[in-house]
Amino acid sequence: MQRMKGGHAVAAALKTEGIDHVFGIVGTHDSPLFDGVFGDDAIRVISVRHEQGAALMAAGYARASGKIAACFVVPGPGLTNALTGMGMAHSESAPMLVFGGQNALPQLEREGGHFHELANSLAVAASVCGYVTRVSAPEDIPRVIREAVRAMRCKRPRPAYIEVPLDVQNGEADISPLPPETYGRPGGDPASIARAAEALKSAKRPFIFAGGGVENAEATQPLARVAELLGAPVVTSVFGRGAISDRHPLALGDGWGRLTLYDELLDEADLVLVVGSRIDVVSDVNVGARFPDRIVQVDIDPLTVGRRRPVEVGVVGDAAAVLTALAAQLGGKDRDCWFDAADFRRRKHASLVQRAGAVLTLIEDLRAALPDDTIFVDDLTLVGYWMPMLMETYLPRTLIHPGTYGTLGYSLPAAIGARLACPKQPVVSISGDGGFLFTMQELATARAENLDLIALVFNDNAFGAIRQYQDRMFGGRHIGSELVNPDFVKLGEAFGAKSVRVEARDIGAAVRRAHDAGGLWLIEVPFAPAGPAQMVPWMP
Ligand SMILES: Cc1ncc(C[n+]2csc(CCOP(=O)(O)OP(=O)(O)O)c2C)c(N)n1
Ligand SMILES: [Mg+2]
Repeated sequence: MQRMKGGHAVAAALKTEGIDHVFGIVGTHDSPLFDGVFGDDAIRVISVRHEQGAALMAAGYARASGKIAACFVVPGPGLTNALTGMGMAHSESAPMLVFGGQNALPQLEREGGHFHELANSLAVAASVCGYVTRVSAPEDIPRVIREAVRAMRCKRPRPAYIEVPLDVQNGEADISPLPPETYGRPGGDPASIARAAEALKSAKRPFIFAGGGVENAEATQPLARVAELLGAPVVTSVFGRGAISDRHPLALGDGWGRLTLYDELLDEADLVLVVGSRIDVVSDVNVGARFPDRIVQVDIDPLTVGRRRPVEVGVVGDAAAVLTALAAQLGGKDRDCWFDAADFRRRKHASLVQRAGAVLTLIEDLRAALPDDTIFVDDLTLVGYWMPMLMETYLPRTLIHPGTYGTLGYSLPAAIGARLACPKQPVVSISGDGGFLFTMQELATARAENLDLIALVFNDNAFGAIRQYQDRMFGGRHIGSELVNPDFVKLGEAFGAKSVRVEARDIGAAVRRAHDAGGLWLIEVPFAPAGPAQMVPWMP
């Protein structure tokens, strides 16, 4: 038991939970939270330039590492600014712990014109969180933080919002820290696992559909093992690109883009094992709608199992635990794969050469220029849309594609978060000219933190994907999609980034040079993929 202020109790509980990064912006309403971590070597405070950046950094941090970061924001605009990043994290099952300041408890909900007043702030946060609460006494802080972390560690990971009113942040109390807890995820009901194993054994032509939940559960090894035992090829969702290495003989890449090639697999297969995927709308259009009738689904989220399609067997549990148990029950030796995966990959590549031409060359040049463990963070830009399909991916958590919430400006702050989480891995942010201007002020944060980071900006002086959409759907009536841009090289230089403009054909050499030199880089690439061959994969 120790006498301390609420702000210091938050810092102490963060350390108990192993949380060592805080992203945020100071104001009167969260200053005691910041004061709690003042001078504390165990917690790195990243002072950002907009709260959206803080939440996106925490999202990128979690996606790259699985670790939880905290955000400190003021109420009202601080919270609403952060919501976009929290919405992204919610849609991509990434955890983060957002602490919002608040007016003192007696000043709440009165519409009294209090500073940063926002009616129903908890309801506002609830739509993008898995756990939301307001703390009403300092002594409750350790318990509330424990509950929030338990929710994201034991269930599908989601952001949590904990509101701490000023009188609670400043109030002193005798506070007992909680002992550290080892969080367990449900291992799956043994009877369901046994039925799943029987179903899998009975299948003659099974395949696996793997989503982001595989990486979240650190389940890439048991996934590969089950695939080998079944002789089952593995297709991934966009978010599951790191679930299996593209060097694995059974890996078929992601099923995005309605490549007719996948139809052969889908038509012949007699069972699909779906792991860690909600089969979102894009996955469903591309492959899910043609899944065989026999489906075995494994997911940590009970609401996800059977949601899109009826399942023969559903197992609610941690993907690593369930796949490990399945591998033990499948036992024996590896089955030969019923599908010619190597030939499929050759034909897929040839078809992508036809379909994605210049973008494919560019992405292959990037791949060849950088080490296998490079983390690529996409934005909603033409090159970014193609990344999950065209970028060979060898390690989990190295291809971070924005979640279905789909905000422009995701990439740069998420890449900063990824680099902070994984300081030994090269990190490359991929933006368009439009998206980059949504969050480019975070270059100042990257500079202040002395981060090694390469920001690629593909410039077509347009919201190019939407301009193509207008070409396609509105007969070329371009409205709002052509942009007048700043000089990106001067912009980067103004932020202290080493800044260059290079042609697309020189991108490999440019990123190699930047990687070897280190530091913060902005590389502008004039690039305007045009015409149906370069259409974004989801375009009608
Ligand atoms: C917050 C937000 N507003 C609007 C959109 C709609 N939108 C999707 S892609 C896009 C164009 C992006 O332009 P740019 O970043 O330059 O990439 P490009 O398509 O030109 O490669 C827009 C406006 C969005 N996704 N998010
Ligand atoms: Mg553009």
